[in-house]
Amino acid sequence: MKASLQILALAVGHAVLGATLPANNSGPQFDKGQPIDGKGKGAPLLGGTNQQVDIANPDNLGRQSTDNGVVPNLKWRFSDSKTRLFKGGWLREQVIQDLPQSHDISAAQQHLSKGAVRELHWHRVAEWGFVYAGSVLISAVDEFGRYQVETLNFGDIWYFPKGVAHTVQGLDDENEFLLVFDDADFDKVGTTFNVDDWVAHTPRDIVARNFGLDPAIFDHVPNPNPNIFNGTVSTKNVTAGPAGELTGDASFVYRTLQHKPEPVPGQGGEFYKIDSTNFPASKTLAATFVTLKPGGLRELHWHPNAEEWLYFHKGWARATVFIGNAASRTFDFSAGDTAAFPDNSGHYIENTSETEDLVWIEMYKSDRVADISLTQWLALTPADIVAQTLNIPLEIAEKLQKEKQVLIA
Ligand SMILES: *[C@@H]1O[C@H](CO)[C@@H](O)[C@H](O)[C@H]1NC(C)=O
Ligand SMILES: *[C@@H]1O[C@H](CO)[C@@H](O)[C@H](O)[C@H]1NC(C)=O
Ligand SMILES: *[C@@H]1O[C@H](CO)[C@@H](O)[C@H](O)[C@H]1NC(C)=O
Ligand SMILES: CC(=O)N[C@H]1CO[C@H](CO)[C@@H](O)[C@@H]1O
Repeated sequence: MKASLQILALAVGHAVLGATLPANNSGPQFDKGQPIDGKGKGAPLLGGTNQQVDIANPDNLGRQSTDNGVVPNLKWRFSDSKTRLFKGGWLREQVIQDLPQSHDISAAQQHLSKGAVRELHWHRVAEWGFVYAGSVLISAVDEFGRYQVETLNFGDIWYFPKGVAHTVQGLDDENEFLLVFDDADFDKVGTTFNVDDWVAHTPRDIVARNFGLDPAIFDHVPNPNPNIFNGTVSTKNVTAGPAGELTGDASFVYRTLQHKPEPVPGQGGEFYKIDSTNFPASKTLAATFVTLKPGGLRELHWHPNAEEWLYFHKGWARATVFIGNAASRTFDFSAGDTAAFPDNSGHYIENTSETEDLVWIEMYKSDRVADISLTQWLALTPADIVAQTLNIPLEIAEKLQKEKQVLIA
C-alpha cells in the first residue's frame, strides 16, 4: 500500500513537472534529448534537466557507444561566463576555475566600441590576441624602448611577450577579439598591472618627482581604475623613439590572411599555422586558425608537444578525445565554446553541419604547432605489423596515405 502510494506520488509529480516522454520511443532518442539508445540501453530523464542543452549535446547523453571510462569535462561555454560591463565594452573570460582541465592557457572575449580603450597595462604572462570583428589600434613598448603602433583587422594577431607594456583601442563602431594567455589563471592577483592603478597607489610626491611635475597634475587619476573606458579615437602618432620601431622579426603583429595557408592534401578546408616559425615573437604560444568545410574531418592525430586549447568561432562540431586506458569521450561543440584536450590525447574534429563552415582556433603553450597523424604513422610502419596489430587486410595497410591529410573533405 505504502509502496504503491509512493509510485502514484512519483507519477503525479512527473505529470506536474511536465516532463514529456517521447511519443515514439522506439529507436534512438538522443536527438529528442533522451538518453535512450533504442537497443535496450537507457531510459527517459525524469528529473530536472535543461532540454535545450541536452538536445544540443547528444553525446553527453551517451550517444557514442565507443565512449568509455571516465573522461572529465573538457568544455566551457563563454555563454556560461560572467560578463563584466564597462563604459565602451565588456569582457568575459575562461580561467582554470571554469575549465580545470586547461592547465596551460586561459582566455577571454573582449569588446571595445569606437574609441574605447583597454587601458595601458602589462602582464606577468604573455598575451595573444585575434581580431574577429572590427578594427583595433594596438600600441606596445618593450624593454629596449622599441615601440609598435598598428591597426589590426579581421584575422590579424598580436603577441605581447610577458612583461611588455601595451594598450588596445577600438576603431570601428564595434570591435571584438579573442585574448589568450600562456597561463591558466590570467586574472589572479599579481598577473595584471594597470598604469592608473599603479600611479594611484604610489605616494603622490614620488609620482611627481618621477615625472618632474607638479603633484596636482595627478589629482584626477581614475581610482579605482576602470579597466576599459570610453575614449576618443587616437589621432597622435608616436615618432622618434631612440630605439626605433618593432618591425620584421621583432614585430608583435602577424597578419594571418596575408600569408598562404598550409598545404591540405585532404582538401577539407583551410589551415593556417601561426607560431615562432613564421611569427618569431610568438615564442610561448603557437596557434592554428582552421576552416573545415561541411562534412569535413580534421584527421585523427595527437600533439607530441603540448595540451591543446580550442575556441570555436562558428559552426557545429563533434570531437572524441581518447586519453588512454580504454577511456574516451565525445563532445558536441558550437560557436562560443572553448575546450582543452589533454596533453598527447588522441582526437579528431568533425564538422557536423551540412551547410556551414566550422571555424576554430587552436592554441598551444609552445613555440610551435606539432601533430602526429594516425594515418601517416601507420603508413610509415611495416605494413604487415600494422595489419596484424589492427587485424586488417595487408593490402589495406599497404595503401594507407603517407602524407598527412590534415583536413579530410
Ligand atoms: C519510430 O521511430 C523509428 C526509428 O526512429 C521509426 O523507424 C519508426 O517508423 C517510428 N514509428 C512511428 C510510428 O513513427
Ligand atoms: C564617456 O561616457 C560618459 C557618460 O558615461 C560621457 O559623459 C563621456 O562624454 C563619454 N566620453 C566619450 C569620450 O565618449
Ligand atoms: C600618422 O601616421 C599615419 C600612418 O601611420 C599617416 O598617414 C599620418 O600622416 C601620420 N600623421 C602625422 C601627423 O604624422
Ligand atoms: C557525424 C556527422 O553528423 N557528420 C555529418 C557531417 O556533415 C555531412 C554533410 O556534409 C553529413 O553527411 C554527416 O552526417
